[in-house]
Formats: sequence, structure tokens, C-alpha cells
Amino acid sequence: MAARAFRDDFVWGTASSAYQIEGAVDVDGKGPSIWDVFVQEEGRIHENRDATVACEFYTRYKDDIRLMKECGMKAYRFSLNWTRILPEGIGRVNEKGIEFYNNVIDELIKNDIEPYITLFHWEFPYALHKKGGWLNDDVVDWFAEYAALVADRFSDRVNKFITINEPQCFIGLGYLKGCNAPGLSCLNADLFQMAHNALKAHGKAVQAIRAHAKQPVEVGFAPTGQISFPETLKPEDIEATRKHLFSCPEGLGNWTWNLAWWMDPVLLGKYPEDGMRMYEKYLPNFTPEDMKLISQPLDFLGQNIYNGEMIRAGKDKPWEIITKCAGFPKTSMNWPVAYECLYWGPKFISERYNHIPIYITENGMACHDTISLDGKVHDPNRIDFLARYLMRLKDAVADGVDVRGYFQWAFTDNFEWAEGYNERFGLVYVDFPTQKRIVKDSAAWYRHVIETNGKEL
Ligand code: GCO
Repeated sequence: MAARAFRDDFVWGTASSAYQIEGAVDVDGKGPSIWDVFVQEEGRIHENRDATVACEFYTRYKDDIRLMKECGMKAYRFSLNWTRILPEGIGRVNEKGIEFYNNVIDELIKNDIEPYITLFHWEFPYALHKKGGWLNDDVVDWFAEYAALVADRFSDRVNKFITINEPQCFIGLGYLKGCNAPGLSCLNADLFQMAHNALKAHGKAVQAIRAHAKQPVEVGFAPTGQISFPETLKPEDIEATRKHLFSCPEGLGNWTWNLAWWMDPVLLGKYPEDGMRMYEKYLPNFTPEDMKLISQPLDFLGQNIYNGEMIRAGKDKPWEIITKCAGFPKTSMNWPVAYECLYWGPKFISERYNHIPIYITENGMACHDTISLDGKVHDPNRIDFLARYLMRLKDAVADGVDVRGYFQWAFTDNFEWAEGYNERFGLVYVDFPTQKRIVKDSAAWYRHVIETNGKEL
């Protein structure tokens, strides 16, 4: 058993995404993304909010980065708004957009915070959407052109890149369920084509980043998914749990919500057999060249883990999903508090994917945070949540899982997509009408965790 301790160089950070924090949606030459168009549709966003202002990171980035430093952050995972750099998605470069991200990178480095850049965190260019978006095979070259520009302009100071964030969500919520931008419910055959194109785009972007990098770079991608954890340590429960975690959903109602359909092609070079069988009649032709492109070697896996479900071995079936108990612990978004996920998820993923280095690129909770009479924001639930999840992550490290870092979601409260500003995930409270920041108790707690490298967990 390895020492129950995080590596000495363990990366402690926090995360965000461009659209959720920047505001300035039509400033300094930025082009429209599908989200800028989607939020204008009545009823799409809670209280019909939009991200015109969000957290005003576009103008407040220096103060927020200084606050990150005060909170002890060692790294910051953020995304680039594709249309701030390429207003039409390809072609014309908006130098004001490049300048903004250069300033953010320089400010982070000045504050000894390592930048981790996500190229795509759902801000798809509306101009390319009108050309067919992910359904147009050209999207592979469009995304690679964007990735080459990013590497050209930023890789002299940034050497950690994540190509895409949560394809399960941007395809599943955007084009199957339609609750996220662009709000469509597409044909199954189109969905599988989009998914395949998104994975090919990921692969070509990996090639482009490496070809245009100004220094040795590390490239990964950041999927998500429902984690499975066993009811007991009985071998049959553990095996049933592993099978459930990497199974593809039966039926097509929510098929994108899984790990293997996305991670097996990228990390193993092939789609999972059960999915190939179940979805066969909707699948495009997967050529060997496609699978080679998709499975470009990666330096790390970013994994976004929030919660999951308890599994036991079935009596006359491979597994049984255990119904959550009455009054189960949950976040303000009604997501279960399921800290076993941060042990079993990394463990099972590491075993399946040849022990690839893992960063937890998102983990955190939404709470009903408010400003107390003392003017502070006390969030004991978030402290307890983070402590329990990190304790189990540390157990996974002790059991040999190569976890390189942890990015708490999120630094500030922000625009939570269709939930608008109704859900607060931040370590830092944002009073949106005034844009005042209030560091929550959890930020002070997390700073101590960082300073002590999680020794007391
Ligand atoms: C996601 C996205 C984030 C969310 C966060 C809370 O995982 O859905 O990456 O943008 O805001 O996870 O839902």
C-alpha cells in the first residue's frame, strides 16, 4: 500500500469556465456563441437570466486572481471563449480576445498560479453552428484550427491543455435533451455522428496543440459521468459495480450519460462492445483512421466527479442499483452527497485506462449560501462535503491511483447554465447586483488543506 498522502507536487486548484464567469458577451470584437443566442429564448434559463454580466471576470480578472492567490491557489483551470478569439469560429482572429487571455495568463503567472487551459467548455461559435455545428464533419478541422491558434499564442507560458469539457453534457444536454444550448432534440443517428465528430475533433486538437506548442506540453480531456460505488467490499459487489460504471445505458433516452462511450475511444482506441451492439442501427461508419485520430496519446485524464450511485451484485442480473435512502444527503441542486465516488471513480478509471495520470478537474457542491448577520458566508456543508470527498480521494492515492491534482468547482459563484444564478458553487460568494466578493469559510478551510497538502485529511 502506498503512503496515505498526496504527492509532494500535488496540484491544488480551482476551476471555472469562460461563459459562466466572464460577462462581456459582445465586447471588444467577441462573436456570438450558441449560449449567447440560447439565453435569449424565453424560459430557457431560470428567471430568464443571461451571462451578459455574470461575474464580470473580463474586467475584474486582476482582482479575482489576486483573491485566488490570497486563497492559496496553486493552479487555475479556466476555459477560453472560442468566439472571443475567433469571432466566426475560424478565420479572422480577434486580437482583443487574444490580448485578454494573454493578460489572464500573465496575471496568473505573476501570482504563482499555474494556468490550466480548457479549449472548449461549451461556448460553441454560433457562426459554425449555422454551418451544421458538430454534425458537420468539418468541425474536426474547425476545432483543430482553433487549437493550433491557442497553442501558437499561449503555449510559451502555458503547458497544460484540456481539449474538451464533458462531451456527455454538451452533446447530451444540448442536442438530445435540449435543456442546454443550442436546445435541440436531434435524431439518434445525428447524435452518434456528432459524438463521433466531437471525439475526432478532440484527437485532431491534440495533434494541433502538440504541433504548434512552443514548449513540451501536457494534453488531456475532461469527461464526466455518474460514478458507481459498491454497497459492500464483497468481490461480487465490487465486480458488479465496475461493470455498471463502464456499461452503456440501455435505451436512447439519456444514452450520452456514461463514461465508456466517450473514454474508451479516446483512451483505448475502440468503442465499448455493449454500446456498439445496442446502438448499432444508429451508428456511423467508424473507420480505423477515425479511431487512430481519436485515440491520440494523452498525458493525463481530467475527470469531473460530483456524485454517483450505490451498486450491489444482482441476483438474476449483473447489478442492482440501490435506491437512495429516505432523506439522503444532498446538495441544493438535489445531487446526492456521495463521497465514495472520489475513491471508486478514480480507482476503477485508473485500472481500466492503464493507470493514466488523473486530475480531478471538477468537484464541489451547490449550497444555499447567504450572507450572515456578521457579514460573512458560513458554508459548513461545503467544508464537510470537500473534506469527505478529499479523504476518499486520498484513500485512492494510498491504494495506488496516480492522482496528480484536484480542482475545486468553482472559485466564484457563477452562471450555472440553465439554472442561471440560482445555484452557488463558489468558494467565494458573489453578490451579483453589486459584484462584491465575499470569501466563504470553505475558502479558508481549503487554503489550509493546500498549505498542508491535505495532510490532516
Ligand atoms: C459541469 C460543468 C460545469 C458546471 C458544474 C456544476 O460539470 O456541468 O463542467 O460548468 O457548472 O459542473 O454543474
